[in-house]
Amino acid sequence: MKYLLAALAVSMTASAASAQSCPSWQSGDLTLTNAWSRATIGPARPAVFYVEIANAGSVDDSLTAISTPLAEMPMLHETVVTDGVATMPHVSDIPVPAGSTVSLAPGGFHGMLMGLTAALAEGESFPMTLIFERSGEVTIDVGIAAYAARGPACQPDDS
Ligand SMILES: [Cu+2]
Repeated sequence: MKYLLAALAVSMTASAASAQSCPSWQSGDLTLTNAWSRATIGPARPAVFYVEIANAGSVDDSLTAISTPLAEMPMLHETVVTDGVATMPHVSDIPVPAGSTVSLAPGGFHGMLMGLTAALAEGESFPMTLIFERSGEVTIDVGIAAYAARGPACQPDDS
């Protein structure tokens, strides 16, 4: 048993070293990390935007808009499944309550980048500005993962 645990620890260290850890950004009491998107086949299809936002403060905040030079019409969406059918209604803002972490992730809140000015290529990155009701604007760098990726290409910081 001791031997197995030691082997597991070694393999986890090895996989963590193979991918760079995801960068993070601060804006007031907010910390943003695990920002990623997916490669697109061409500019005709919309792209997605995912990120994790932690609010360490004592005041509620909310994400009211996103903006990037890569898309003419970036929107905030939420994936909702009703009677087995998934729809993506537009949301006017995404709450980031005090002391909690909100994830824009597959199956839930996400950024939808319509009107792309260029296709998104795996391994590249693009700037994204997030506008918060209280914390103002913060511009982050979004890494582009593979076409069918289910998470960021960088190593998420789960601590
Ligand atoms: Cu959407």
